[in-house]
Amino acid sequence: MHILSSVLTLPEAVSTPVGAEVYRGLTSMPKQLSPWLFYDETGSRLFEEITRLPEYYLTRTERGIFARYADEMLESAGHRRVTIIELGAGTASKTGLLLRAAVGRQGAVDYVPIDVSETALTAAQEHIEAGIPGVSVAPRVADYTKGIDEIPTAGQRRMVLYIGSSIGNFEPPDAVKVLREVRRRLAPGDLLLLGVDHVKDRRILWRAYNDAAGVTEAFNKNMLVRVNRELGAGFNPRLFQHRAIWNAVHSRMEIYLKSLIGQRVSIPALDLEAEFAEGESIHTENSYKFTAESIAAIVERAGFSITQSWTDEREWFGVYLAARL
Ligand code: AVJ
Repeated sequence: MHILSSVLTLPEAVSTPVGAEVYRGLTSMPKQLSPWLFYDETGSRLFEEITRLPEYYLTRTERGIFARYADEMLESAGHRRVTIIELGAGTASKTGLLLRAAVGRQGAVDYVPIDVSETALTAAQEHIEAGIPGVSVAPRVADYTKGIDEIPTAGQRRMVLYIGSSIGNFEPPDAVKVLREVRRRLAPGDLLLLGVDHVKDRRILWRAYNDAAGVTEAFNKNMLVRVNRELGAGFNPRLFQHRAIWNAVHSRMEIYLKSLIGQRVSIPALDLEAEFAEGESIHTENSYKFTAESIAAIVERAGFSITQSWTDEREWFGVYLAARL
């Protein structure tokens, strides 16, 4: 009886978020692992490094748009004061520009950064409170949309920031679902400020995910390092190759880890042996790129209406303001 139950019982690690995701992903065909697995401490640090790479134009282009148009973005919120809520805030490095504009306009502003990483939120709180008087920071550790619940706004209008093209990780139908979840937690007239990367010359896109210094490669492979550490797996990151390719049909960059040889990798905590054929890949990320039309379709299917948008001179990145219907 004891033997039977131990045979039938799944290992405990399968019911942890990381264990469940790795089990699901490596027993799927084709193999895949979700991009949220990138963001352990090392991965978050590597992502910060990516945002400063010469090839990774996204962060600095979006920051440039905020630098130029933050006042206009706040003006569009109308006469009512706003509370600013940020989904997946991380270290909130671009948000300061909007917070300054809000303080300039309404004297003070409540800022609620939401993120799964407590470390990132603490850093965000410290540098914002030290650098921008008038901002009250009330961070929430939560899986983004859930954190919007029960934010007291005392009659203020909520402005939800979802920037950095984070929404680009979702398949379009899932992106609609995420925005519907946001909508469900808002009142009519509340606002969504969405930052998304635009479709552009494929060579520019390719370089942004295949940087010369190899930081994106390290970021991608760190997922294996994390699985080794947290589940005792035996991945040798050097036996996998970073691949990032443009898929024009789906309008997305696709990121993979491709096995250089036929190999079997054990993941003891999951009681799992993952078999790789030579050249077989794990799909680790999609990064969708949008046009004004494709993002409007998603936002509108989620029950928002775009009222204004801003872009840079090259139209490489777009910031869209939408009102909850
Ligand atoms: C954080 C999802 C916006 O898709 O550009 C950067 C993540 N992956 N380099 C992106 C990422 C590889 C990034 N997002």
